[in-house]
Amino acid sequence: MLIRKPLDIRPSEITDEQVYWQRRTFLKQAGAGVLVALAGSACDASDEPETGHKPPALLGPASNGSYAIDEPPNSYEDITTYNNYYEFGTGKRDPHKRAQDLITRPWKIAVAGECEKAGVYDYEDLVQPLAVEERIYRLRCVEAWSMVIPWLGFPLGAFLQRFEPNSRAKFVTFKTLFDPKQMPGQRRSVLEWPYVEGLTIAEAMNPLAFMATGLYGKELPNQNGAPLRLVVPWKYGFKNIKAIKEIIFTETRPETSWALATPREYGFYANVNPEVNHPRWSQARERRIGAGLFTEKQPTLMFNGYGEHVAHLYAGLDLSKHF
Ligand SMILES: Nc1nc2c(c(=O)[nH]1)N[C@H]1C(S)=C(S)[C@@H](COP(=O)(O)O)O[C@H]1N2
Ligand SMILES: [Mo]
Repeated sequence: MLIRKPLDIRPSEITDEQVYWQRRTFLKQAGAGVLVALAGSACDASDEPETGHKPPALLGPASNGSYAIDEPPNSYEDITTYNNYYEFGTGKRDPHKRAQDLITRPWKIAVAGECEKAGVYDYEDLVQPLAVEERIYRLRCVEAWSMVIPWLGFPLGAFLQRFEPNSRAKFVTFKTLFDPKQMPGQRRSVLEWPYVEGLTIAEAMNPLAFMATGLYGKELPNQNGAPLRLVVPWKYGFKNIKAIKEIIFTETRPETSWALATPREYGFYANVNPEVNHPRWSQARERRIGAGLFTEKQPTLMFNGYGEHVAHLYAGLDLSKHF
């Protein structure tokens, strides 16, 4: 995989990102691909000789190369200052300014519905046993802009299996925190609150589906959905629900926020599809954030380029009707 440095880094960001890229280079040389737990082993990887016999103690998690793409990730600045998070306002620059005081620890997550292990769990207890890995994924918003984001987290399937969904569990629903005191956007009826999203169980168990707890080797910033947010890169950005507080396994399909708000414009599946236009604009092309104002829009890929991993989930489904 070719890793290039984004060209649009502000001087204030360079130090952090340089450290990040140096570590990645090291991980590559060390033969990364192994999934390494973040927990404990905070020994400086760069002190290890590259040709040493013992396996290097890695500072962070290794990248999961199965999903490598040869497009450069967006800068940390782009990813953390250009956001959609209506709980903190509808402007792209609102969330990074207004989400900073959101309290994300301690954080309880309620699990309910068709599973053996329903209950209220502490975030730390759910996350600690899982091996953290990095996934560099494209994110395509339905508004026809996109980014490439190096997430940290774990496969959604492994996370959900812990609750032992039963055979009646056909869907999984996620809900964002509801707290209008902390989330001023929830005092206005832009959407029905809390934000709700959902997947079929088959989608949730697909290895591409991911639960993010960090990005660029650091903890997830509040504006990107701390402490826990869904990442389903073959679907439009709005499926990637942030600040998850509730997980419910159901037999029937949940009513999700955007599909409920404007069913003519947004469906349940919301798979990225350049051939099915939004009623008010074309979905054929997209603007890569950070590419520069005068750069032409690039073509949007079917399933956002992840068809080989997920197309089989929709065999026999007319995607122009089930959008
Ligand atoms: N709770 C919640 N989750 C949300 C949203 C939101 O408004 N509220 N916006 C969605 C949309 S439209 C997009 S494009 C992505 C943006 O994620 P990012 O800001 O991390 O790039 O978050 C999604 N998750
Ligand atoms: Mo979006």
